[in-house]
Amino acid sequence: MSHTNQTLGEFIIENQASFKYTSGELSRLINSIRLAAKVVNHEVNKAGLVDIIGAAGDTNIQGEDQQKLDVYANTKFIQTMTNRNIVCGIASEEEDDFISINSQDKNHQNKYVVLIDPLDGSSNIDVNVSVGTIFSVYRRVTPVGTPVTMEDFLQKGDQQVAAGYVIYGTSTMLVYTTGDGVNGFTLNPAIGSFYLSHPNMQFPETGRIYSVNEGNYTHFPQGIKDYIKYCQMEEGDRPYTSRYIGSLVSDFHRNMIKGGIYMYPKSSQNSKGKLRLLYECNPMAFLAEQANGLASDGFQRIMEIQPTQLHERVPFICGSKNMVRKAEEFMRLAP
Ligand code: P6P
Repeated sequence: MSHTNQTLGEFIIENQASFKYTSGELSRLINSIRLAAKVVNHEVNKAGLVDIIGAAGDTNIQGEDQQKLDVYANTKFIQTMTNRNIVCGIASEEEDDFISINSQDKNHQNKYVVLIDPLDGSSNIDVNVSVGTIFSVYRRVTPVGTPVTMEDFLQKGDQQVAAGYVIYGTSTMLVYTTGDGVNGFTLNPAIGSFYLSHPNMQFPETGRIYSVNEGNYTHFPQGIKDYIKYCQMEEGDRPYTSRYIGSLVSDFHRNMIKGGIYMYPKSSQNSKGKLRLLYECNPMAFLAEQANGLASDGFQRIMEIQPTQLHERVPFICGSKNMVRKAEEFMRLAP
């Protein structure tokens, strides 16, 4: 099939055979994420018009005010995956504990668990800045036929079978991998279909963009401070350009297309940094490595970290291979 104008549905069917677990369940899972993304996109795009922005009054386990769209997105993604009877368990940034899907999967026959950040960057919603959904998929490790346990969710990132994000930006895109490269699909809102617009996405080996919240500079490890000064130094292709949107999906997406590095380091205020390992760092790390990039905590591959808690945080450095390696060099000299 010609890849021009190929829809996401056609792409999934064409590539299903190349996925080693060809039961078709993963394809149905990606299709359910596609549906939920369209539903959430509709609400995100009109957030300014109806009283759906602003805190829902609750706070999530992270102690952050829950925006109404956070709650809405969380509900829609969980509903869609539950109703399609595809997964046996779901963990979400917005849920204190994981959810065992018993309603449809009464005999616990489904094989996949999904971890999700339903609306990352939600503090940007009421200032009309791009936000995103991040998802990570594993095969369960406990026996089929039994209820899922925490063990099914606390798997290393290198065990992921799929990962991706939806970016609700100037256009809405679904970008994902099943371990055979990264492909980006853009939504045509007029007809509600995603089209293959960015086949085989790759990070340039190096880049000239660095993304970090420099407001935290004084609290960073010395190695990060030294790397930031390296980026700013007049030498060779430097100084680099600083670009930081405050939305991981947006900064990652731009850096993957143009080349660049994103950092959310540990600091004297956050000893593990801010980003969550299971539903932010691991999926973005899987995408990064599938797109010829790297993702580390400054010392080791993100995807080799053994999780111990559902909402644990890790320092995160991710992007163009040569830039991540240079940042790691500075971290080794001054951790
Ligand atoms: P700060 C959004 O809350 C998020 O998790 C990422 O999307 C974003 O890159 C980061 O936190 C922004 O955090 O502390 O710089 O505002």
